[in-house]
Amino acid sequence: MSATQTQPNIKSRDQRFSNLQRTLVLIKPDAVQRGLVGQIVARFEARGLALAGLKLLQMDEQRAAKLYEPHVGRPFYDGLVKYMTSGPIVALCLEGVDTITVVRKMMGATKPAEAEPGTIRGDFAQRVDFNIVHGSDAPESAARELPIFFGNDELVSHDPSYTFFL
Ligand code: DAT
Ligand code: MG
Repeated sequence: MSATQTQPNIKSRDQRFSNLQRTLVLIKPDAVQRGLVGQIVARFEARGLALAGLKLLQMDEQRAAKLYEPHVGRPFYDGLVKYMTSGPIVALCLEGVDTITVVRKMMGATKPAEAEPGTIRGDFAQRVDFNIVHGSDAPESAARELPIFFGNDELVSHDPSYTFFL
């Protein structure tokens, strides 16, 4: 008798997870400088999101321009690119159920003054121009943004044991 027959709650990940998504998260230069990387990653881990990719890098202007292409022409664009290229960042690919929405909620509003306490921006940020984290805002954005930071060979799909409980 197989494990799935003796333990009826054990289903494959595809059966358990109806809307499995991957999203891009960037821990921005201000957060790296302030030593917040561990706390931020810990929040995503505690929520049960799986790490599919993780790296430390410093963006050049070309990469930042690709990421922020939808914001070209905005008054804050030049400052945003300067800030995002000013120091190392940590890029994460997170995987889980409805992960794009979950991450956006965990990040909080773009303007930290509007971000609820308990969110990453609501707990760690004061300024919109130093707002700690980036997260893809829709499946199309995640699909566009992830390849800017990760090649396919740098992303790992796995089924962490704790997902049995999610
Ligand atoms: P989000 O990062 O919440 O998706 P967004 O995509 O509208 O927000 O903007 C991208 C980043 O640009 C944002 O994280 C910080 C910066 N930004 C947005 N609005 C700004 C403003 N009014 N002044 C300065 N920076 C701003
Ligand atoms: Mg955005």
